[in-house]
Amino acid sequence: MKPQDYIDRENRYGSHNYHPLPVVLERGEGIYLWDVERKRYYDFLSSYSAVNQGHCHPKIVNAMTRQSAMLTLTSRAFYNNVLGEYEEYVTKYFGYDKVLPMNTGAEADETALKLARRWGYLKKGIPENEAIIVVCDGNFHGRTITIVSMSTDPESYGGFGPFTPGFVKIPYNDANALEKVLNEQGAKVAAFLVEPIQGEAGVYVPDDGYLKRCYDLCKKHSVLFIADEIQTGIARTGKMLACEHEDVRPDMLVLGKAISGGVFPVSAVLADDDIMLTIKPGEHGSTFGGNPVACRVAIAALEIVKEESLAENAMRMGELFRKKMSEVKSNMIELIRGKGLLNAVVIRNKNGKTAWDVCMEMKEQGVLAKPTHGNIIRFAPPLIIMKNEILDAVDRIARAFEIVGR
Ligand code: IF1
Repeated sequence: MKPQDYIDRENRYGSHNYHPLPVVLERGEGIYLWDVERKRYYDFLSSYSAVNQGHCHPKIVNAMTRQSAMLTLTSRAFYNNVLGEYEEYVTKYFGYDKVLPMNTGAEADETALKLARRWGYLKKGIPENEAIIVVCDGNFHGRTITIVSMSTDPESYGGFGPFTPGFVKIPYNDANALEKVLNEQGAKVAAFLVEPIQGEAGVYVPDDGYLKRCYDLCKKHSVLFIADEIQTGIARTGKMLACEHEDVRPDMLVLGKAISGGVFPVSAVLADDDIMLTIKPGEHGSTFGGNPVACRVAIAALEIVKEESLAENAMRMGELFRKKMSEVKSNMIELIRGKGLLNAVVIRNKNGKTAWDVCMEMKEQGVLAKPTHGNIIRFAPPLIIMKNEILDAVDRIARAFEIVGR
């Protein structure tokens, strides 16, 4: 089969809810991907920051293989010998009393919303069904109906109404806007849900001090500060959690993606007992949430982050990447922004050429990345990338800009 045959088959039998770059991959190892014609690429998307540890990390694959041959799923109707080990490991790893294990990021965010509302009613005394949760313009927290009810992106919520009520949207990176809404409606606000860096919005890094100021406002008004670190967490921004750049400890921490190294769907909500125990037995759950394979995979993936000092490497390699990208001579590059190895380049169209054309040429040069919101290219390689690989990849990216920008 030729690559186009694979693409045609997906078009014929699969839903059309994505518009992938026309490359057909069949193997991944570390920072590299190979297509069906054995061409090798640098992966500069990392499956949206799920593959921080590198593709098919042997330690994670072995953990999955071993557990898969022993016991894959018990549901939560019964106990098993693995879940408690994972719960103890991950809660001590991040410093919280408890974890509620789920599978996808959206499920974890939905779980955090339910915990926040339940805490608001039981602990803060908000009148039943009147809890407000404050979110930011440009947010991305997943694709469920309630989550897109919080969205300000018509591509996310358009045509999916009616929407879940109880959300107030404020501008991102504007602590005064949060202060205003808490002064006016704080008594009914259960939580503030925020991404420490907005990924989908195009790696929108807020001003220094923004998160800390919002956290302090939440404390002042007895509002839970919920950090969605599904994309920014697990060392991606140069710290284990992006909130650490501002010494903020979220009341609820939402994780996904790289908590499993991209090997298996694993997500989690971490919180202390005062919040977590507001949900009683039988009031929330998931068939696969916390399954033995997910637990073993997540323990392995988290061990690697520390063993291989991925946060420190992400900090250093991110600085090198932004420095070398700033030396690329192209009038299609409007600006470069990011933290650690979560970076993006804002593209200025030229002679009808767009970010998509740059990504298509980068593919020819052996680097895979994809635009978001039309004119922004996200660059997020696995956190194991080394200096010579950054330098080679940037040379290839520069060549793509030179060719497209002619
Ligand atoms: C897609 C990007 C989108 C997330 C944050 C929750 C979730 C995500 C901060 C939900 C998921 C993925 C989803 C995927 C593309 C990618 C993405 F921001 F990373 F680029 F869409 F905005 N919170 N992000 O980033 O996690 O349910 O997907 O496990 O939907 O196209 P999920």
